[in-house]
Amino acid sequence: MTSRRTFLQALGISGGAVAAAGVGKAALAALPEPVIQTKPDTMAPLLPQTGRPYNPVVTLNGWTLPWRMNNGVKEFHLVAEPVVREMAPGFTAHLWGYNGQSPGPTIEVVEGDRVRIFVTNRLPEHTSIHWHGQRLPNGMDGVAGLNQPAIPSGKTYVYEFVARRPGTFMYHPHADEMVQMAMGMMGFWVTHPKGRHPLIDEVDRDFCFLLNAYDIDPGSYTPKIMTMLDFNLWSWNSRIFPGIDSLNVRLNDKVRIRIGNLTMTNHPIHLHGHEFLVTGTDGGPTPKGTRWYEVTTDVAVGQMRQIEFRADEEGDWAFHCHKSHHTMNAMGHDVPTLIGVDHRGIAKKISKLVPDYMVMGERGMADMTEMDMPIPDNTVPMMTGDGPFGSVEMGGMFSVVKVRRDQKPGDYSNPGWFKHPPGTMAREFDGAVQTPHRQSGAGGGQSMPRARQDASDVEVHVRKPTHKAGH
Ligand SMILES: [Cu+2]
Repeated sequence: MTSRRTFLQALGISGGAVAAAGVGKAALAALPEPVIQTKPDTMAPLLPQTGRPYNPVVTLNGWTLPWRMNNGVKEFHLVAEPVVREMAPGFTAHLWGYNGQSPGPTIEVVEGDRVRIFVTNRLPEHTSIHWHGQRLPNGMDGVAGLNQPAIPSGKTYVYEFVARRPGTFMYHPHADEMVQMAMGMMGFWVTHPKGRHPLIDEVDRDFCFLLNAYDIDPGSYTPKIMTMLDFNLWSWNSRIFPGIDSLNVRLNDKVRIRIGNLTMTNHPIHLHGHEFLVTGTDGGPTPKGTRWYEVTTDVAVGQMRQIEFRADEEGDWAFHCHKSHHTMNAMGHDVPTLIGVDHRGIAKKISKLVPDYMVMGERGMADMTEMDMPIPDNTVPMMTGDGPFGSVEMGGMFSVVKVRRDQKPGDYSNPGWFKHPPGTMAREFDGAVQTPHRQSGAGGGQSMPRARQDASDVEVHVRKPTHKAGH
């Protein structure tokens, strides 16, 4: 049986982040003690002390739920409850989650394990858990109203099934789902293969995280639950850059990253400096003949993707969603484009009325990262995170894969910034710069010359904006 002490030891780097939950011991005498996590740190892999052996995953800014063995059954205890999640240093959100965190802890089992999961509901409303992607008896699938009555506030339900196929899965509520997922209720599930599997390779590092999104107004704490697409916080495991940990690996490690998408849009996940294979989906490991190399893979809504690559290039490699709005934080979207607009006259007039008025955006948004504008309390600036050469000008779904020659096996700690060998970094050109040749009478180039060269017959009607422009 895994005691709490063994578990604390297994957590290693976490350093006493686990606190006992305030559940009456007598009331839960037959249940495994719920383990609560209050820190958002990436915890060391939880090496299995009981049950079948496996190579554990590392949950980015998260942790794995310990279990107890009870007559050959692996017993877990999830507690659905309101949580306070630090989404980045200086910014916390009031979410709903499991066992002290959002997302909840990762559940790791082995193919063929019989699993019993106690779910205690400490939310103000009913809930249920759907085990996304699992083969299981219909009554265990967790759709409230369809497969089971919803779990009322204050009650504990038990789910029990055999983890039949290995792969990458997740769990989330299937009761008042829109609200509960907008509030952060979700978690990762990994079923490891029992022994060698023809389509599942052994890897040196195995990371996982969920894509999630929130709409939290600057200066407030609780997500707006009715938002459908226009979220302002795009996160990995409810963390936003620069609050997302880097993925630290040793040179030539074989690396697997498992990603699940519980947002309401797709995310093209992009890795710099390497090519990867998609080795698994929520349907299980992909047949080898279907795999091809990519540097970006789209993870659609409700999907899981496993990517694998050999980390054979040293350095700090950007790893991010390629939708550029998803690498921003707390941005408003109803902002006019001001690039190229000369504000000088109007800015003077406005500053007479609004003394602090400031022109911004006329040279692009990069200025925003430097001006240290006052922002509301409990907000992370929209483009942030300093690298060794200045602002990275990124937020949201962004992290760095750090590949180092001297990263010890099993060491997931941050090695600091990469030191580029001499002559291997972009630098300022100090020779003479010639005036560029520009094509005269531009229009169409050589292969597609413009039919009419005379511009004088083009009439332009300028419609000036007025208060009743009718656009
Ligand atoms: Cu995205």
